[in-house]
Amino acid sequence: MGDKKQPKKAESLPETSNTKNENKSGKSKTADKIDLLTEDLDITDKLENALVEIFKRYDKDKDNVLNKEELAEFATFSNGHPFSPEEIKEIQEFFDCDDAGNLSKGGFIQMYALQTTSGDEDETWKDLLKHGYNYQLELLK
Ligand SMILES: [Ca+2]
Repeated sequence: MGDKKQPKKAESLPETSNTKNENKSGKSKTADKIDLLTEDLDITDKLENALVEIFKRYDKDKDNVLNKEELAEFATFSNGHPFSPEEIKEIQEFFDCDDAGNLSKGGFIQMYALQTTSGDEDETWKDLLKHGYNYQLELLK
């Protein structure tokens, strides 16, 4: 969401000797993205695992929900600023929250599932990369 510090994809220049059947073995290129969605347009297990891991990073008090402060920290790291009151309201309206309005783990996953399935996959990748994942959804230390 409006952040310029997106890491550049590593792209190798095409070689002049390139032949058509070289495509099949090109799996190790860092620019190759794994799928975030299954054929049924569900998020993949790998994506879900990454999201759960990210959720846990912000759930500082480990009560399995993100309260206002924890959400603000997540949004600030991801977008550069906390969610606006309107955005918080939308989150509470559309995604699974507890009675106090804190976002549950399921709600957090829903949020990314909606973003990813509604065509904003790039935004999801941006957040994943920002949180230290590569395009194979491996966590880089
Ligand atoms: Ca919490």
